[in-house]
Amino acid sequence: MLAFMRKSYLNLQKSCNLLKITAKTVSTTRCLSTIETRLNTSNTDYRFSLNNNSKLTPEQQKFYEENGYIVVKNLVPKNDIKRYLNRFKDIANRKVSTPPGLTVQKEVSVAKEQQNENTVYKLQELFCDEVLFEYCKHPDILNYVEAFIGPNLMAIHTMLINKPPDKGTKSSRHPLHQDLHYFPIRPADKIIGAWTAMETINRENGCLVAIPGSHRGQHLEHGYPDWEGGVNKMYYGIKEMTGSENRVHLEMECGDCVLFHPLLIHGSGMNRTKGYRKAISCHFAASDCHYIEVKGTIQENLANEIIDVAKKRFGATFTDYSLIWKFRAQLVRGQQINL
Ligand SMILES: O=C(O)CCC(=O)C(=O)O
Repeated sequence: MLAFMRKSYLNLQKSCNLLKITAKTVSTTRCLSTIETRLNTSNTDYRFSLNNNSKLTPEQQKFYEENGYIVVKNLVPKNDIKRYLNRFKDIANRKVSTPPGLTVQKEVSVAKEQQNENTVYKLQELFCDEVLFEYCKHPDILNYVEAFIGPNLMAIHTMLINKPPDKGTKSSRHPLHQDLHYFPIRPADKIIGAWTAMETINRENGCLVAIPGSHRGQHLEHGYPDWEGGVNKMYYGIKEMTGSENRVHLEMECGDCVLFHPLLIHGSGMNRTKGYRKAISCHFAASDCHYIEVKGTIQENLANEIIDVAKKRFGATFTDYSLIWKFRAQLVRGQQINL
């Protein structure tokens, strides 16, 4: 409805200009200003979305405001997904040389095995690969992202996740967490994740699980969960979860994309199938966000761990946490301001 009103308003304004109707035409002016006030009031009522490009339907905008996520069905065309999938296979199976800077991670349990599409569980720094980075520049995704956080967009964190079949340890689960815990970037409301299913993803192969409305809460303390079967490196979880929260399972088809706020509490379930569950994701931040110092905050432990890994990989240049994120951040639309 708002999108329709905005369009009508713009058309009305255009018609007035064409007909050379000026502000002296009292009734038209009154009508325009009423619509304008209504539009402005509606937008300022919303804290988590701008919708300046009218991409969101009123239902989508309201749903995101209340729940902290929306699922857009069929957002990424199947052909594009197929291209990303083939590229993943070529890189993982070493059919092509690994693009410099791309992080290829194997599961700890298969660390000594040969690298192939069944031992690689994650690619990161997708901006180092032309094909995979297309996902982060995909106009259909960016139009939605812009509707939430504005026109100047940096891709700050990029991953392709190849969740392996669980070996009975339940370690294929991803504990409930808030992505903001990883980012030394604020404000949180100007960050959004776009996670896209590369195949049918359901409760059987470990779909995302989220707690609707949790984006309205605080950034909570995280740590490694005390799971009997172990937990993957860097898979931090929220320390105090009661287990009685209202959880939703986001079952999705290939090409469906969930856009979510970085404070939304989410994780993913165990992969009970024999297949490898694939998803591609990118977090975006408005380029007028700023870096924060994480020393002395609840983010410090995780930051130190990430700094250690970066130091081993790239040498002593990454002594400061925000430098790692400066290295990762890539402009994908509009102008680069702070980040
Ligand atoms: O893909 C998954 O299984 C979980 C991804 C996730 O929660 C994350 O990367 O923040």
